[in-house]
Amino acid sequence: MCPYCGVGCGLLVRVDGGRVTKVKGDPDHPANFGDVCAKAVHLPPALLAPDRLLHPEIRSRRDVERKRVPWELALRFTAERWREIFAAHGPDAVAFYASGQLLTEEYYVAGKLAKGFIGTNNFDTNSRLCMASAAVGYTRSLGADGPPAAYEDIDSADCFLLIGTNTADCHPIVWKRIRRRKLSAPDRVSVIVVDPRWTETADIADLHLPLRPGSDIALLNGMLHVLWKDGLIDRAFVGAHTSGWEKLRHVVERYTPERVSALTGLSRDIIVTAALRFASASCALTLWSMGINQSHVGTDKNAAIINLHLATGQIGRPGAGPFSLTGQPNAMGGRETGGLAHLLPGYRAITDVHARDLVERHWGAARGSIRPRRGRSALEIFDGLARGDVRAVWIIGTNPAASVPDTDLVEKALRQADLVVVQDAYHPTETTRFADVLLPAAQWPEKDGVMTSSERRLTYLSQLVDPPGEALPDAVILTRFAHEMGFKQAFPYTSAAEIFDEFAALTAGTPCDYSGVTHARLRTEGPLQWPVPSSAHSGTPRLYVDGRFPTSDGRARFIAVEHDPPVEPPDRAYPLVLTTGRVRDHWHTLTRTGKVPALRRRTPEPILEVNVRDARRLGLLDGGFVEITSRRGKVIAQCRVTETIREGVCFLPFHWGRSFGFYKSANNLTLGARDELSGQPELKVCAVRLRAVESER
Ligand SMILES: Nc1nc2c(c(=O)[nH]1)N[C@H]1C(S)=C(S)[C@@H](COP(=O)(O)OP(=O)(O)OC[C@H]3O[C@@H](n4cnc5c(=O)[nH]c(N)nc54)[C@H](O)[C@@H]3O)O[C@H]1N2
Ligand SMILES: Nc1nc2c(c(=O)[nH]1)N[C@H]1C(S)=C(S)[C@@H](COP(=O)(O)OP(=O)(O)OC[C@H]3O[C@@H](n4cnc5c(=O)[nH]c(N)nc54)[C@H](O)[C@@H]3O)O[C@H]1N2
Ligand code: SF4
Ligand SMILES: [Mo]
Repeated sequence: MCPYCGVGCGLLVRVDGGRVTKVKGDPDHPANFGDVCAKAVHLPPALLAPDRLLHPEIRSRRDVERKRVPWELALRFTAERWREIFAAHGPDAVAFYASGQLLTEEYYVAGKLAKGFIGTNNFDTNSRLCMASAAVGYTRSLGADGPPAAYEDIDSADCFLLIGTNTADCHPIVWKRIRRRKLSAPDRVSVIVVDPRWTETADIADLHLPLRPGSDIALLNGMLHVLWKDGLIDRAFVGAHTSGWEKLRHVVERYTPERVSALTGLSRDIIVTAALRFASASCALTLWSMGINQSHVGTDKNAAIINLHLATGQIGRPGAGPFSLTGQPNAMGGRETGGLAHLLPGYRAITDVHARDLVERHWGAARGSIRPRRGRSALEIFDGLARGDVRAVWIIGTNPAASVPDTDLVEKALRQADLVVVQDAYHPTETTRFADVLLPAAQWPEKDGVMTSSERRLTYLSQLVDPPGEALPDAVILTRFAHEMGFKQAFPYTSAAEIFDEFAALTAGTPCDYSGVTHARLRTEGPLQWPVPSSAHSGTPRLYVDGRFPTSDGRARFIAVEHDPPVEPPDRAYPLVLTTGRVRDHWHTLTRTGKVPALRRRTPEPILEVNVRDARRLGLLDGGFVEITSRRGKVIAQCRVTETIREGVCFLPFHWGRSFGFYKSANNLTLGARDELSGQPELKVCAVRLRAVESER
């Protein structure tokens, strides 16, 4: 399976002389049937980059150089420091910050070690920046996390609502499937794209709604208003399978097309047309990602989408459903293993005493070892480090000094910490520069394990080559550290398969039950979609087909959500809205795609997209340099003057961290405001001003 995005394509990998030399699509994998995108094709040079981290390094003081040490010493040093800090300052003073790019087994071992044995619930991941609002949103509305639909639903849907997703660039193989569906029946299949920018995703759209950033709830409530007025609500479904409609109706009543037009900046007509297109579909699929989740009302935005589907009965049937597109390849597996500070394995809540009890018994941990309160979420870890409440952090497979909002604060946090452990495949990165302990991790495909894609599909990834130098699989590093900490008995693993079996057994009876899966089964039968509750069960393409939801009364819940403007709206000093995101050819903080000549050539620099009218007003020229300033910092970039972005909004990709040039990093500008329910930061809206910069040439 591909180590990049959550589409989870199957790959065929050629290995020559112990090196990966060629990658292509696996014709037998049900996510992509042989198709593949450029990032995957260009994996080989990324894996061979000369900056792989090959040996452990430590430094005992901040003012000395790190030096290379054997594994034993690095882990002993870390364990001693970790114990000291824990003893002096308590369980809230240490934290783990991991990644949606780890394997399921790695996540599981890390979570078990932190929550069950070290005794801290401060174990969170970059999924907090990514899918947290969807995870909390599904749980709140449907009773459990987990996208209910499957890719095969694309082939029968006749309306696609693509909202806050640049599917063409970020989930390209899903997008191609949508395009095939659209082209197979252009008049019957409609595509609605909701994004302040016209991206390639909108090329196949019947309707493009360039709404004001952050106004999605107004739009979705407005669409529901139109359906309610026109009598297009599925009363039978609402009556039999949902609760809370009356309360929501009272809210939706106030979202008239006129009011919604004022809130979103869209025309009344296009709002009504979009609503009627959605309602006239026999099967509607809504796909979304960061334009929805990365908001201080991200969970409410998720609820607004699910409301629309419940009100029209568009769920639990082929071709229908709310379907969040997962960002990272195994952010799903992370959620399943309890890789967030409020969770335990199997989507269990850490605040649930019965869940804690059961998990403790499964882990062989003493009764009461798991602390009853949720730990710090990602941004709370960095806030805590900056304030001195958190003293030690262990970062695994993520690069927060480039990817967490407000880089100044993150750097301060890492400088301030008593101990920073970074476990990465590469060095230097923006984050490894701050490490007191550097641990070399094996990466794809130097280790084996399982990942879950957006459509709940588990794929086994086999080890194809040896790790370079002394790099070790993350699960091995964590297991050895557990032994060093004195927890040998509870971490007896000698293979990823054993870890998987222990975890899979713990999912029995939960919504994400895959107790019927083993490595051996995935290897012989191929990828499976959970739930797979027994070894005879062949997997589940679609959830909720019987109209029963995992809530206390079996009904899905309408949530009455209201429009709430962004935390930092534009004003006179900072008159434009900056939104940040991705480009097709790069992956996140460039530790891999940044080293591929073909991809670098295509997209060498961050480029700010600015609307023509804003550019004219500000004297910005296409291709000229522009200084972008927010309340937190500055970026200098070339600009692309375009009609494809809404007036008053500009867009900057976040791939370039400070190591590419201090003023190239989008997260110099972004703010740490976040959703109260999900803890997800509002990475899609902050206020900026622009100024043309004279070129030196
Ligand atoms: N090429 C590539 N693909 C990737 C990744 C990558 O780094 N590179 N990363 C993966 C990961 S982890 C993730 S999370 C996904 C992200 O995938 P996407 O969410 O598709 O990507 P983004 O570019 O972050 O944001 C999507 C769109 O949201 C729009 N947007 C901004 N504000 C709003 C708003 O208020 N409302 C609406 N409706 N739209 C808004 C932006 O204009 C942007 O086009 O991509 C995955 N795939
Ligand atoms: N402004 C802005 N900021 C954003 C976003 C945005 O839209 N706008 N999007 C956010 C989102 S959705 C996401 S998901 C994050 C992503 O942000 P990050 O997670 O910080 O990005 P990556 O570059 O993928 O970092 C992964 C790290 O893991 C390392 N690595 C790769 N494989 C392995 C392995 O097997 N083991 C170990 N130990 N390390 C490995 C890589 O070298 C790299 O350093 O960024 C977030 N930040
Ligand atoms: S679409 Fe995603 S999973 Fe598929 S090949 Fe491209 S990056 Fe990999
Ligand atoms: Mo993400």
